[in-house]
Amino acid sequence: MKRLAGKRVAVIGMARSGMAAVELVLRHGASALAIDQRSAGQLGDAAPRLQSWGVALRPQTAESLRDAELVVLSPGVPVDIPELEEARGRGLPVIGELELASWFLQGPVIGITGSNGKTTTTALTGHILREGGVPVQVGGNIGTPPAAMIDASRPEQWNVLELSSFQLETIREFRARVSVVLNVTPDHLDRHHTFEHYAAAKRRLLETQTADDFAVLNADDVTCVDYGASTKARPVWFSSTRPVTPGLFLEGGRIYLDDEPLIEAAEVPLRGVHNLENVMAASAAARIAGGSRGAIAAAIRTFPGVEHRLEFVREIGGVAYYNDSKATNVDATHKALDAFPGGLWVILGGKDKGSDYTALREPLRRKARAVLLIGAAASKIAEHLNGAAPVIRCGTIDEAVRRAARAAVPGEVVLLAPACASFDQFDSFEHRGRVFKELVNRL
Ligand code: UMA
Repeated sequence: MKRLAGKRVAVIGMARSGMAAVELVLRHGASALAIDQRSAGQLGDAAPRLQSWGVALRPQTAESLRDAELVVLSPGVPVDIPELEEARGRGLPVIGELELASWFLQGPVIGITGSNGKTTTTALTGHILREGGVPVQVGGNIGTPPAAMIDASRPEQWNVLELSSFQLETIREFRARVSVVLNVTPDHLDRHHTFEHYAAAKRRLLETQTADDFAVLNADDVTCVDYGASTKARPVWFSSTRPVTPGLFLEGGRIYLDDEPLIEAAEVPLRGVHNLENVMAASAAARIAGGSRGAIAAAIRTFPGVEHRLEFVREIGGVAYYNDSKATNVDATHKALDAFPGGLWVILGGKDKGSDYTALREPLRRKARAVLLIGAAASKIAEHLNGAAPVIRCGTIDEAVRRAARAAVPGEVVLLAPACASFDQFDSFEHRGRVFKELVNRL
């Protein structure tokens, strides 16, 4: 608290995380300067809330930061915005909302990152601990900003946090008792510019750990192996391809924990090998946090899954519809395709994030009846696929669902797994997934 009392703290980005950060700052005796690139009129109810706290909204300019003593960034605000240059030059500390929250958050942290599977693994880890009677709260990138988790935190309660590269990029002292890295494949290159910068941002999660901590890592992922070679934390490996001890692995349709059978893969209520990897990672973290083998296996069986992640919507006339709107990058779409044997009508497209879609050629050639293209990235995707599967340009998701429903025959699957962000046509991937489900439910 002494670090904030009496200080002038500028918070940039007045959505969920920024607003939670402003509240936290005010509660700890500091004054807050609220900054956003949007105007009060565009900010919705954030503007009147700031006003009711007596906090003025400032535009995103270097001038707005002139009297600040600390700058806190919301995850969606890039660290390299030009307005910060001068502040940095003056030696003004710039941290993220996660770092700020970590100064006050009580209880040990399980920090879960990776390019894909974070949300499912985070929700599952929380579910396993809760079902096993271990006190836990869940938040982070999954929805509740860490700064909004302080009041409910207690010394003996675990905080299971989904953490994005955006949140991890700016940590200094934030430290996870258990880190989990599921996989590192190209994503958010529009923000991090290169894969190396992106991987370095995620690596921060392990860099603040000590020899008392644990790092749960994917033995089949080269970047995770690289992280494992340099971490001070004790590595716990998981693999879907080969035995690893101690750790978790998949062999002969069964998941093993430290060489003892834990659960049959067929009992896991989620589709695809990537989800078995998520199950292994969550089990490893839950085991370290005190979950028993029996409680872990039992909770996996009752896990309902997460909305918009390979979510089964409905079957109509023998055609199954799946909503994987959260597949916002190429690797996630690849994993979704891997979860089905074939007969797929795949809806792809949206806002491009500087991605290379050529990796989808091979699985689409083998499994897709056709690709239905929507959104701004359509032409780029069509070019990258280079005829690997028949392409139908639909423009909108309505048209894509209509065309797929007309063409698909019993036994086939219509899959929304767009490999792109949603912001060209939707508010969020959740919005896109909801629209897809509504369209399917109206068929
Ligand atoms: N803004 C500025 N200046 C900028 C950029 C943005 O002022 O230069 C403002 C915008 O005008 C807006 C605000 O910043 O008012 C948005 O901030 P934000 O994007 O950080 O929004 P939050 O609502 O706080 O959501 C963030 C995460 N968003 C991002 O990382 C982009 C949410 O993850 C997270 O759930 C939430 O904090 C709670 O922790 C979403 C996400 O898309 C789901 N994450 C990415 C992903 O999963 O791929 C990483």
